Amino acid sequence: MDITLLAVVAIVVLLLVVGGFFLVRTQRSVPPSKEKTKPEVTGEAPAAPPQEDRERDEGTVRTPPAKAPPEEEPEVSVIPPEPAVETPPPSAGRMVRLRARLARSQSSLGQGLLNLLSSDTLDEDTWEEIEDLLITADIGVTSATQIVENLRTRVKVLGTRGSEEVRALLREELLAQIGADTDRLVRTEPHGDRPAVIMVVGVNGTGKTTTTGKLARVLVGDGRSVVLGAADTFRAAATEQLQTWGSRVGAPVVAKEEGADPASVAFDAVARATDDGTDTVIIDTAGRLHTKAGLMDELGKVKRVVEKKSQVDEVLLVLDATTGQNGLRQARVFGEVVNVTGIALTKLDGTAKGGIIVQVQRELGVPVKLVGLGEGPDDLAPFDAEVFVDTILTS
Ligand SMILES: Nc1nc2c(ncn2[C@@H]2O[C@H](COP(=O)(O)OP(=O)(O)O)[C@@H](O)[C@H]2O)c(=O)[nH]1
Ligand SMILES: [Mg+2]
Repeated sequence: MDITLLAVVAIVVLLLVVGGFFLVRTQRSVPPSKEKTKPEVTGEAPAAPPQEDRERDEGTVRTPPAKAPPEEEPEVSVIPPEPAVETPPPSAGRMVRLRARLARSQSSLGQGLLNLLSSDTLDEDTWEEIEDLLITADIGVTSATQIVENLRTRVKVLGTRGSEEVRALLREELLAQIGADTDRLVRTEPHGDRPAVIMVVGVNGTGKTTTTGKLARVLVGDGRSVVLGAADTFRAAATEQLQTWGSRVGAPVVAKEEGADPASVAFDAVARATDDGTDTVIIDTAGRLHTKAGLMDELGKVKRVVEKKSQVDEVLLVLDATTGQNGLRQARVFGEVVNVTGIALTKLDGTAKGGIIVQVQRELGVPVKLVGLGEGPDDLAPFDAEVFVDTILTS
């Protein structure tokens, strides 16, 4: 009995020992595998997100994939690849080339006018309809009235009835309102060893940065050297946007960190251009309008500080043609702050009405010098009044 009991106890003890041994082995084998995976996860986590965040902030298309770089050279893969420098086409004849863009939205005005003018009876009602049509096209009441008055008188005096003759008279009147002989030259010529300086101002979203970039392309295409100043320091993305434009045509962009003093960026851009013997500096600015006083201070300061280095040759006011009266009201503020020398009227390819050109010039007392006719890099043209009027009247 005792022996049997002893044997049973011995077997139980043996089982416990063997079982315990296996338990210890399997438990020991678990922690190492956990230890192995943990460092890999935590090792990657802190490094990856900041990189991704930075790239997302930059908003550039050409950022490299967010894959972890080889350990020896972690910074190299973060730098975007050098894009190939493009050679933009020269600016001559651009408005003619882009005429179809304009014609798309302006055809109803020209057709409507010509239909009315070639009607058999040019009575009171018809003249009123013509005036209404001009007003609907954003030409402004004063100019519309003037055009109709003049046309009426001339038709009566000359006894003109043929549609070709009426068209010619209308062409003359529209040209007179737009200003066929107005000086629309954008002053980009350097002065000896000093660069020409262009400031680009306007409400947010009107197309300042795009126009700055497109203008740089126009100048580079015409054989000029250009430096860009990223004086919209309000958002880092604005600087990145300008850098993309600059890198495409090989124009250096002078920029500082987000929130930096815009005047100091502008000053540095002009200083750099002077040192390098660059022809033209274009300074992109911010367009926040929440406080007029703040804007006045900032833009005024940018201009004054730049003038310590070189004169400001152009202050281009960028205006979105689709915003009509509201856009004009906002734009007027800029005219009070800085001495605007020319207007870049953007988005004329959209739903804008061509008459806005007449109204803008009359209201602001400054010529339209450039027109934006699309989102493409070369969709900016020097404004040509004759091409414009002919496009309206032949479409
Ligand atoms: N269709 C069209 N879009 C334009 C034109 N000019 C600028 N834009 C667009 O307007 C938007 C705002 O432009 P941006 O330059 O960032 O404006 P900013 O805030 O004044 O600098 C962008 O989507 C541009 O592509 C133009 O002439 N035609
Ligand atoms: Mg901008």
